[in-house]
Amino acid sequence: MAGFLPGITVRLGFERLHVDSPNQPVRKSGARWAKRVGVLGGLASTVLLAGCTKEQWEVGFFPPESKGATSHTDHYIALWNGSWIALLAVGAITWGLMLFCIIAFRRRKNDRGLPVQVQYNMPVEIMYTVLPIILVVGFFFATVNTLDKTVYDDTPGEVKVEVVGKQWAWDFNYLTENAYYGGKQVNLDGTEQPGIDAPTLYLPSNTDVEIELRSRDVIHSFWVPAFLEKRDMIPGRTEKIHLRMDKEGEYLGKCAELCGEFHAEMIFNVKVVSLDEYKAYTEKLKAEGNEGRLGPELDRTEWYKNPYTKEGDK
Ligand SMILES: [Cu+2]
Repeated sequence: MAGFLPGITVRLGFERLHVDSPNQPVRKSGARWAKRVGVLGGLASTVLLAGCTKEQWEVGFFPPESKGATSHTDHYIALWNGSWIALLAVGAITWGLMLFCIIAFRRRKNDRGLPVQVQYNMPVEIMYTVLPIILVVGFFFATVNTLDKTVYDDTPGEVKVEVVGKQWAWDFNYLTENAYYGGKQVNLDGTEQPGIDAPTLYLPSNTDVEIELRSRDVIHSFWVPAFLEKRDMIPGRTEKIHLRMDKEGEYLGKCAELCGEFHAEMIFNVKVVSLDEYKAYTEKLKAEGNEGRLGPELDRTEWYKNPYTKEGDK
């Protein structure tokens, strides 16, 4: 580094060095170390990356079960992977140019003084004006396109399910079937399997589903990592996710917004089953007396309906 500071005398440790004197000996040890670190880093990353499976690569290191899980996940994965490929290409060009410059314009044995000073290489200037514009425009349209198919998906649901967050569990209202499940808080003591006695949300596969999200008290967040989607649940507001489960299976969900003391226990399971099994489940709920809806009458606070009145005011 010292070589880049022309004519400046700096104190390095105990020795005084006058940098950039024409015949200054080159310090080799730094370069040797850089090489060793480079080789070690290369080996380590090769070993690490070789340990990754094909499935992990395909989903861009998202949860492998997310592939084809819902009608949205493949769009998210395509945007994610496409962005990484574009950015790694930019990286390769940038690192390549840097490496080229470092090697081609390195200081040679008989060099004296400063190198020839040049500026304004037209092709290079044009490249790094045009490439970023193409990238920004490309990312913009890819993002809008993905949002249209996911977040702004408004396919009417054949089945409507209302998920209500509450400190610290979940209520599931199967609106179309007029049945409900009232969730209880999980007691995590460090020994249980995650989600083993957690509330379970049933969803039918290959059916257009509308999930309505509400909160009874504070801000929660509905998150099923495998669905690659997370949505805040804000008191007084209803959020919606329109999607279709393309694959039957079991998933884990959790609240993703720090919502109080037992936030960590606000977990749930998701079971995606066939439409017949789903109907059978909701019939069973009704047979057990869970007919109807656990509605807003159970909400804990009034404040968001009248934000200018404090709780307890008459
Ligand atoms: Cu929460």
